[in-house]
Amino acid sequence: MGSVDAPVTKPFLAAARGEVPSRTPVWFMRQAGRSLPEYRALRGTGSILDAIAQPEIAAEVTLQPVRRYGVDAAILFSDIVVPIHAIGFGVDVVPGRGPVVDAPFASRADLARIRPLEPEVDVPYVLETVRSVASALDPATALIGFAGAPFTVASYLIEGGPSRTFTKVKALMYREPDLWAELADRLADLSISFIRAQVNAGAQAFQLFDSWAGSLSPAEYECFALPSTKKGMAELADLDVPRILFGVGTGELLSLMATSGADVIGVDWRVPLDVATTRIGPHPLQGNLDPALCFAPRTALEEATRDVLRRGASAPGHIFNLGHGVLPETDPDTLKIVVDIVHEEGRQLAEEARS
Ligand code: 1CP
Repeated sequence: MGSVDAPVTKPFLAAARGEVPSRTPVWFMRQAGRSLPEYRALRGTGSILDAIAQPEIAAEVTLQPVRRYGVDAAILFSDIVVPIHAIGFGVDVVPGRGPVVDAPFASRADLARIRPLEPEVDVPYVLETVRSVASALDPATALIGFAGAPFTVASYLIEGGPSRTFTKVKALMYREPDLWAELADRLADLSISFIRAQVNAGAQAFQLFDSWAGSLSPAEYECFALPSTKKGMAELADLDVPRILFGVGTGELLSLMATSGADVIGVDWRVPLDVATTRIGPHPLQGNLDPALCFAPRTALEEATRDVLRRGASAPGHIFNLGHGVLPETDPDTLKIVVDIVHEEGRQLAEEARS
């Protein structure tokens, strides 16, 4: 008879649940792709949506950073526009620019272009990627699924592409609040179906990216973005996996984000994690090294990494990450330095900071 191995508690999942992990877990937003030479070699020049639709390639890209850095979680190689693309809304991801929409969402008639997602039919390749990655990962490493939050996805649909000012999306919110609410609700349903399918296929946590929520005032966030985010978190609660909510520039929104139902709140680099805890309350936190520090002298990078670890000790759980995605020009060796400091010194620095 073979011996039965004791179940491995993944450090990522322990920290996300507010338990004490065997080491401080770390992963990086946008760790898959862009900055990795092995990614560029594999991916070629086509649309990223084509790469995502090939499970063998998508699974390999998901695993590349895990092998290279020894991070505690893999993030599925996909994109926030995948579901909306899959239902035929007409979106592409243009290299060097980002998501671009041929015919932006402009009026009530456009609601007809947003039908429910049937994951097994519309995005079978994503589910195949999830299954393949989940079976390839070491038992100590978690697989994170994700989707875009309604406000951030809607911003691409309404603006037609990346925006700095969000003028069209804000104009629509104020001009036709009922239409906005319906749009946000349908986008929430897309994200809910997409995430549920990823978790059923083997993802062990999920992150809702509301990357551009920081462009909203607290009152706007509460009125226009929080209701659909709350709906998503509530409808996915039965999955019993950690739910992470992240946005950039959300310092003034953190206390509202803490009411969303998310278990873990992602924080960008502008708010130190101990300050974030005073705004958020007792939630595990994820973050928050400035991605630009990867270009600073090594001593500054190392000290900033340790500072994040000390401040993260104020939360009931800390998952180390950058404050936003890995910048494309980042030297992969620099991220490896960060991972090694987090793993070797994380727990001790946190304990010292607490005592
Ligand atoms: O073709 C390419 O290689 C271009 C770069 C790229 C990559 C690697 C894009 C285009 N998307 C992705 C993959 C991706 N997108 C992942 C993969 C996994 C990982 O994190 O390692 C994830 C999680 C996303 C999610 C995503 N897409 C977000 C939320 C995260 C964030 O960075 O805030 C957003 C806002 C997008 C839109 C998007 N897709 C791509 C770009 C360049 C952008 C941003 C454009 C903009 O500035 O508005």
